Amino acid sequence: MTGNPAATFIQARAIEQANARLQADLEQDYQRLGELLTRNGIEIDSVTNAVAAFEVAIPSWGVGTGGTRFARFPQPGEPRSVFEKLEDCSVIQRLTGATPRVSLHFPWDQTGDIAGLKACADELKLGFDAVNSNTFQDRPGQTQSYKFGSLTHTDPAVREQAIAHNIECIKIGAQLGSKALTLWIGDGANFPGQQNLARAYERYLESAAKIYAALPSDWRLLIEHKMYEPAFYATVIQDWGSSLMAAQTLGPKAFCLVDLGHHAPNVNIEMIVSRLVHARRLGGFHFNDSKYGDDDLDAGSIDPYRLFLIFNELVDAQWRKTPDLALAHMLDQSHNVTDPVESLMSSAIELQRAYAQSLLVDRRTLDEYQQDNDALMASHTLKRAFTTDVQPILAMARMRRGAAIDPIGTYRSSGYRAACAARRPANLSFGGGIV
Ligand SMILES: [Mn+2]
Repeated sequence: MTGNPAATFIQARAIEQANARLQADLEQDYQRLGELLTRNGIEIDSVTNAVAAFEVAIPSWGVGTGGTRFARFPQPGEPRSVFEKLEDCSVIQRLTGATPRVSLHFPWDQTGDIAGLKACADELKLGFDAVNSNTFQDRPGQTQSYKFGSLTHTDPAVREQAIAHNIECIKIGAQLGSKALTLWIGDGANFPGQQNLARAYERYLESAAKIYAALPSDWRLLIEHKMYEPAFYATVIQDWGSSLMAAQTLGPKAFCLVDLGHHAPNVNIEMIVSRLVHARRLGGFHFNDSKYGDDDLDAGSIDPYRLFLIFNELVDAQWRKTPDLALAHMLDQSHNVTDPVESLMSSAIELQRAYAQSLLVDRRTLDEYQQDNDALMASHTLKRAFTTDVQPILAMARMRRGAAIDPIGTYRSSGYRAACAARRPANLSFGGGIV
């Protein structure tokens, strides 16, 4: 274990006490909303049960004050190791009840004690989601440099090093109980002509096939596309088309991962989701939000309607009984103006909100309006669900799971951050990330 005194954790009793002060008001609000939904033919507990079952993974890199492209401003009590990151993740899970797994990133989370890490997670009642590899930066002492690419590099020695790192990530993940590898590469070009676009993609497929071949039988490969950055002219896996072709080429264990911030502004992401569902290749999400060209803001903080429309596609796919829809939901955000524990809780709740609102869509009526080409009423049917205040459903789902009715208020009154500051002296070398 990590040697952390139990007193620094948020105790179940503290959550119960905070909930006791809020429960009566919640029960009233929940009953009122239940009556309203009943008039629309919806049984509120069915929505609450679905929300309570919703899960999203916390990225280990998310609990540090992340880097932006320019600087980081460390805050007191930042985790200094992967063990301390797990502690913060467990706090998020205790308060929200929605984040039972952590998505690790190597080498940022490197430890010589994988068995100890597993034991620590078990003790904190956390599991592990997809493992993330990193071939977009060099680590000290590494033989080959990724300056000009990794899996698509012109030099086979660099490609082999990047492949070996990914296979190492699979081995570590297998020891921890992960079932997926998320593959994102920064490979690309900054100048027209710098890279042969066709050959770079062919080299990607060749390298990725070697990683795919190392997957255990019950694992999945999640291919993450990104329009630009760090390459500013052309990225090898730039868009969902490149990602889908790669998944289809590699085999049935390869799926596409959609990071909401990895598209041009105004791109219709819910349409991409729909197409990937159709192709049976949607594997999961990195949730965040952005206004311009970043992929770093808290989920739902800029455009909650877009988030709703994405969940609307997922719920629609369930409603249409799309087979084999098993999605890895993960957060992926990084900025430096809030306490990351609070931001991650807020994002997890925004996902639940979008999910709950999507469950309120009257799909039979919507289908009728669509069949009749009644654009206005079809649009209003979505808006009616989106504008319903589902807060009592989210809070009730948390309370029934033993989590906090008011996670951020309970967190702030717990003094957790101050306790961390006292026992975690600043470590300026902590790696953050933009992935
Ligand atoms: Mn991502």
